[in-house]
Amino acid sequence: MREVKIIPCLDIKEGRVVKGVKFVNLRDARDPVEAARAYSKEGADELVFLDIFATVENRKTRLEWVKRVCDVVTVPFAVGGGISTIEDMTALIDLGVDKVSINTAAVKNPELIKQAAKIFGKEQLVVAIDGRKNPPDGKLPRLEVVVKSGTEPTGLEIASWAKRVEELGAGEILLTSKDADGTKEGYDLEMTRAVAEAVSIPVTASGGAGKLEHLYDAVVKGKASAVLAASIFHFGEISIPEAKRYLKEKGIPVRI
Ligand code: 0VR
Repeated sequence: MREVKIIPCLDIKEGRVVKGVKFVNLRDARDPVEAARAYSKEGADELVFLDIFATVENRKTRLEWVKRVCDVVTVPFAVGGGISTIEDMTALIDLGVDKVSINTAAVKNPELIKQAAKIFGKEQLVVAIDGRKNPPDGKLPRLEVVVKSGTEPTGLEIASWAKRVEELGAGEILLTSKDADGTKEGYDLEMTRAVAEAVSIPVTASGGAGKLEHLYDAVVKGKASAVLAASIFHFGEISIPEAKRYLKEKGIPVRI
């Protein structure tokens, strides 16, 4: 097993790190620059920055917010939110961003995945997939892709979309359960495993981390290659070194 990455996520609204539950009831958490410095120092394996309102506000990613974080972050830095063209990606890469993440734009224009992979290389291209779980009555896919900050259902079955995303050239998948987000009740292991078993590119589990065991379950039961968390890190409940020590003691390879 390759080293499992521990990834804090900065969900950004009006220049601040915010945190909600199931993508709503967002409350202020911390300053993004202070957080980026702290997480880099604590040994995060990567930092994710999500301009979560860009798409719903029909605007581009706020580059000034990204630049402030870029200037202090010392670990691989991935940015998503509002990215919908090759030019958007170029602007971020030119700022020093290591990976760009597309979500809604990938669903609306799958060819963008192929174009971006060809231009930037798959290592710099993340496709973020937000998913929700529907009742098992068969009318909708049990695991359905949602876009636009989880406000718009797509009717796409999540594992099939993940397979298509891989075929089109994505380097990795950031998989977020909208239902689990912010609940601290654990990752959606059924969703994570369904996607991880459908593709051979790395899948990052996201949404729901509440205790150390959840991180371990996401890797062992969910087959995730990386675990992303926001609540537990932003509110100081668990530190990154603590998470790494725990996983290492449980036999999961991590970078210490
Ligand atoms: P925790 O459950 O607190 O660890 O959150 C991890 C993850 O769900 C969030 O960092 C982030 O992906 C939530 N995403 C979105 C959003 C939050 C608000 C609005 C929209 C989105 O579209 O991903």
